[in-house]
Amino acid sequence: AEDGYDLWLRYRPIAGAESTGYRAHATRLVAGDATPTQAATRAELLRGLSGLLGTEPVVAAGVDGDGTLIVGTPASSKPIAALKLKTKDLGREGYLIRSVRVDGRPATVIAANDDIGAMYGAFHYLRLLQTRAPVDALDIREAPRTQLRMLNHWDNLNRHVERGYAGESIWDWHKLPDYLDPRYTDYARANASIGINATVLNNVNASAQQLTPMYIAKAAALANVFRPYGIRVFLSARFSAPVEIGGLKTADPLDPAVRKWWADKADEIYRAIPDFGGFLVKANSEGQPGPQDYGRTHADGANMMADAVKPHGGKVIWRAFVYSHETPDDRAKQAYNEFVPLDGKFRDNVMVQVKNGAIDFQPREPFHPLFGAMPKTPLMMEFQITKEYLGFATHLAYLGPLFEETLEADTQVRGLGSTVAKVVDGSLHKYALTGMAGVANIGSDRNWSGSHFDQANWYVYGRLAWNPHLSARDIAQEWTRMTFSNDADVVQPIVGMMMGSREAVVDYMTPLGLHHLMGRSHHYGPGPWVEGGPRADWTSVYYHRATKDGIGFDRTTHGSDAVSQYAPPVARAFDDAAKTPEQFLLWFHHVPWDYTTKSGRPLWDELVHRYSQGVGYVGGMRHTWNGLRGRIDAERHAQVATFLAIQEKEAKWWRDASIAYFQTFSQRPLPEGEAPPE
Ligand code: GCW
Repeated sequence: AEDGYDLWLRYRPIAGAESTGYRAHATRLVAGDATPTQAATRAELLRGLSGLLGTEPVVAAGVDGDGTLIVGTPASSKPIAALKLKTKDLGREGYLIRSVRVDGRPATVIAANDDIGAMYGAFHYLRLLQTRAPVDALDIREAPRTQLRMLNHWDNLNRHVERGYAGESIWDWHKLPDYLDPRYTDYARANASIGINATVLNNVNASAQQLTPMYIAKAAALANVFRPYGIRVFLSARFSAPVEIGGLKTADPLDPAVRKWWADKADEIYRAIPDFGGFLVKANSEGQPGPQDYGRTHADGANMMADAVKPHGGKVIWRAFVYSHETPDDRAKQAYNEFVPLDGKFRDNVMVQVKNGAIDFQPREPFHPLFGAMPKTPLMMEFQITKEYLGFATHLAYLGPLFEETLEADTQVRGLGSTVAKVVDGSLHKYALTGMAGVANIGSDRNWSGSHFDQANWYVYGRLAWNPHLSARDIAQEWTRMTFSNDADVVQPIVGMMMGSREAVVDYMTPLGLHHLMGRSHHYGPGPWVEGGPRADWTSVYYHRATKDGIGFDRTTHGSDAVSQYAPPVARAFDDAAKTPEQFLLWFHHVPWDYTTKSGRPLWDELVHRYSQGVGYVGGMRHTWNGLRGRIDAERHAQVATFLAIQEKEAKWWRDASIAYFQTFSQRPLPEGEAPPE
């Protein structure tokens, strides 16, 4: 059955004659199996090629026929050593794929400096076949642009996944470490296929139990499964663990007993997991413990843990998603205010992980002002793959354009072209460490991600972590071809749907720079009216500030002055409503209801127009998808069709509820031609 379990690694047969053409390139396979990574690479190629070509290639020791695929490193493979290829600049994880001749016979070589590079190359080669790319004259060189390409699981020990919409956690803690669900291996294969090389197993709202011997053993068992696939395990660490599981009276990072506790804990973990990646820490944010509980700084806390893992080559990833207990004048400013003064004060094995925007994974946010503002501290990007604020698993929203928009945003801190991508890949500030994190959307659902299209968000995240300069559209094409079909009349409409889908969500939820208007705490469905409760920034009225005079959050120099956290040219543009891109208008400005927008429509009319446009787009997706019936297996087609129906119903809910609510302020009629709420 087509239940989506295979993800994009479907390896279904290439039809007829075409398959014969491809088969000629890979009838024989020269690939070692001397190490676990080599064995896994060879197994993947045999599996993939058998599936795609309908016949299993012959495993050979050398090139003794036409159409040989040669895979390995100069050290592990004599035929590769003999080719004397230039691989130095590929690093440990890079690879080349080239069409060559060996003793006059046509062959294809996948070569790397290390086994893991060869594995990445093998997945790339399979992708070429899966997407029906030409393979006659290959000359590909690839190396990742970032070092750490990581998933963050927000998985709790009781298997609940915070903000997870794909069932319970795939980590079956109860049966670990002895029972290793085959799913763990498939997880590793999927991640390796897109270059993900690190995973944080547990929620940043961490349980201290995760660091007890019993759970360290369980994490070690998972690390053993992932290791051949080049994936390192990290753990989220609860800052107060020395008190909770260590019996200490304090977790003060400057207290010698606390420092010793963490150093001993690190030693213990490294005994079980020799290549343990390190700790991810959420501190002094949303009620989590942290160094500020003891009057210390984030740097004090991060450095203490960094010292503990340093002897083992470990890292500490410290999250910048912090905000204080007191009601802020503008929550958007807090991370910048707390972290910029700490630039240069972190150990060299600390990275600071920054969400793409300053509020919280909204359907659209301007890029976080920290990007470009900490030249001496390696900043990691944190994207959210799981769609906490974008309709969970039932709303179709391809996040490629969201990720791309952030990465392409120009911080201008070193003049034009100082994009966020260049901050993240380290080229702008010459960071020694680089990386990207994605909050996983993975769970125990058969299709892993809660919906078929949400698999694309895992996929595009991985591809962009590998190379933040890739195009979201190209990646959507790739994924669609691997996941659904290579027929142009299927690929094109699906890619079309995907590319506009996130903008549609922005339109029907939070158009024109509005943000954080979702239902309280669950964040599903409209709640622009949410007010009251424990803190102002956990309401909606705090963010939209609608009155009878207008709407929007004034973050200009006359308002909260958040604009001044950006480089001067960017700040000047955001400070001026006329120069602010309209998609951020109400993020930065409070404007009157009759403010003239770029379309010529008054703001109120434009707002209503956007809501309707979002709903209309979903209707269009349903139409397109219905037209694909019979072109996609019935099982997946039916589920997507049903989810799109849910999405359309709920897009209308968003539109109608939002318009009705904001109309109580604007006191204006619906513009002519707009359908009244149903
Ligand atoms: O977006 C908020 C989520 C919390 C999450 C927090 C964070 C893990 O609503 O569920 O907690 O962000 O990123 O720390």
